[in-house]
Amino acid sequence: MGDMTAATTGSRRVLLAAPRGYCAGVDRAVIAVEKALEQYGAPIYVRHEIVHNKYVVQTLERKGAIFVERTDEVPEGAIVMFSAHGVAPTVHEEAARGRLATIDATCPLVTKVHKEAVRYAKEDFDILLIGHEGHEEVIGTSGEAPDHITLVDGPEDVAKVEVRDPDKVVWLSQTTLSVDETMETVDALKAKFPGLVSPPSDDICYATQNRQLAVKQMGAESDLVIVVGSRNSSNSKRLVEVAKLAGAADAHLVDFADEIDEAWLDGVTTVGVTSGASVPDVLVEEVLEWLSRRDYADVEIVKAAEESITFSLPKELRRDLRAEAAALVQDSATEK
Ligand code: 10D
Ligand code: SF4
Repeated sequence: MGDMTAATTGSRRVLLAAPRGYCAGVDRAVIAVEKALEQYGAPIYVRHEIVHNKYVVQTLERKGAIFVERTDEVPEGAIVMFSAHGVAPTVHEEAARGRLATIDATCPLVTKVHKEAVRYAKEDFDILLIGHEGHEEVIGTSGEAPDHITLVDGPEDVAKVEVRDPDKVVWLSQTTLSVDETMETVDALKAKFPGLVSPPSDDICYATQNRQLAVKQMGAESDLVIVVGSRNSSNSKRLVEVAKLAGAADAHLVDFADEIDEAWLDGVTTVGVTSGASVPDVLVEEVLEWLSRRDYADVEIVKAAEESITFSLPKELRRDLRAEAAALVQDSATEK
């Protein structure tokens, strides 16, 4: 019996996906809240969770961020930051009416999709926006051209889509969708509207694509895949689906290591581990420690791509940070 345990333990391993965790847009948005708190002091109001992660939101709350769902919950004259998922133009208007100072932490890759929507609406295209109904990003993008945009929530929605002119239709998408499912939706749309125009570049962002690529490679070899991420995080949820489709016998989403159920490990030799784009790596480290305490200590990296992209901070912060730096330089010059 002792021998058998040793043999089983010896073959236990963890496959750790790379890339995983923070993307450039999330990193920028989280730093933006921290910098704003340093620069202006608490509270800083943030409209919607800055990113869809429980731990990030709780940590920033402790530092003085106040998360609200609507702009009218922010007191007049206060500072409000818009989340990385983006907002509709009407939200900017509401903030101006409420005399709020705004900092826009929308990811530049979400803004890119907003601009595509504006451009195709100007050319009077019907825009088929592939995305999940009710998701914050979809609400923001749809708000750029509500009269021109129809939401298509997966291949099963295609049958009911209607357009004014089938030769003037373009598809755009949410940035965090499953690449494979989106291609299925696009194929179904193309079968219905052969003249369908594709976006000038991928709307599903590099981070979403790379994390799915890594989990696909890992999923094929794993008995169980643990994805660290929150329930409301679209890209994290997609990683669970992709892992299962890639062949993982089982896959689960957890916010924290203590949510892992011991029973999931029954008969499991290989555990894949990854995390969504809104997840700090400390949470993955805790999962690895949890696994190592149960003899899954041998960790192999499954690397699907290199990432080096970074974004500069929101322009409102850069401007003020520069002004502050200039004032400091002037102060120290006067002191001399
Ligand atoms: O739900 P989600 O995947 O869109 O958002 P999350 O905050 O988890 O990840 C970052 C993605 C953003 C901000 C949308 F591009
Ligand atoms: Fe930007 Fe992609 Fe990250 Fe969304 S997942 S914040 S689009 S980089």
